[in-house]
Amino acid sequence: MNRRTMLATAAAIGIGFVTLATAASADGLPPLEKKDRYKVGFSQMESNNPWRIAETKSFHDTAEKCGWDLIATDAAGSAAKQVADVDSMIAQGIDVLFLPPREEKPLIPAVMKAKAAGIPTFLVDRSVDPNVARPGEHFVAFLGSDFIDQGRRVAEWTLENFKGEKGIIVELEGTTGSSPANDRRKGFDDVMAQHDNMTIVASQSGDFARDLGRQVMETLLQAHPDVNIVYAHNDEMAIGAIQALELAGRKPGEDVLIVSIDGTRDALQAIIDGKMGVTVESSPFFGPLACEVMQRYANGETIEPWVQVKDRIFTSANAAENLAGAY
Ligand code: GYE
Repeated sequence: MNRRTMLATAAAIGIGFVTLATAASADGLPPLEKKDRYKVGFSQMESNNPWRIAETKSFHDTAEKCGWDLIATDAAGSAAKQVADVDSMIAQGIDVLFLPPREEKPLIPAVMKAKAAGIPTFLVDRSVDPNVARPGEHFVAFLGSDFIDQGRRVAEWTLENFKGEKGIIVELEGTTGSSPANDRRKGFDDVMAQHDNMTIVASQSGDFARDLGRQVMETLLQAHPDVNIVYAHNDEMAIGAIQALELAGRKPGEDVLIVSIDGTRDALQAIIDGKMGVTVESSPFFGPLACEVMQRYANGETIEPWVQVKDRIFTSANAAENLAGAY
């Protein structure tokens, strides 16, 4: 029986294994053996947008190079299914787990169970509630962007480039209770609150989805026909908003400024077409970074709690040259 199986068995039958875990790892995190091949779990939350599909593909593309036997699941937009998917991966004996938690709180049990089973977990692209589960303690590290900064950068670009006098802003929020929705809202709203000529008249979730973004925009447009800025927490909702505005006879890019986050192919094309002003990058290509961080961990390195991804910004100045590499 190897260490991990021993820990998993100890967890399953409820015996105290804390001393076992601390014996090999000063911080209590499950260690990762050095091996040629690893059984790796990647628990995707949904596959209804190009960002998620690009991320899953990035893990598949990395698998062979990194010696992974990859088990990838798709929770189809359900946090409960994502928890169940992680349970099933634990039962299948994965060595390591990469988890993008759909929402901050409902995925905490998955993080805790993986730790109890002796499986080192890396959160990718989204995080969990830091008051309950922490890097270096319950999971190894969070790999991802600074979402507050993304929101702040969108707000700053908007302030510099908005041509009107008074900004009437509609905000399309991401998935309720997800870390990027919480933080992208905070980053943007805090900057706008310092400017009297900017008012956020409505803020509603479109669940990071194009079609819901379009529907929410249609409704909000009825209540706020004078909107002249739309801030979407991701490109898919921004594209949905553009569709709703055009259907209502508005001219995105001329009478409404559209600003957003991600850097998808459709968003870069909308910038080239003059319909969208800016998108701050949030890269989905986590496979190579996941491989590198996992190998460092297996080498016994202490991983920084937040492996931060640096984001570019796409505007009419560079959208065309970045189109070929977009997803
Ligand atoms: O912006 C969005 C996706 O968690 C950073 O989730 C990610 C976000 C990304 O569905 O498009």
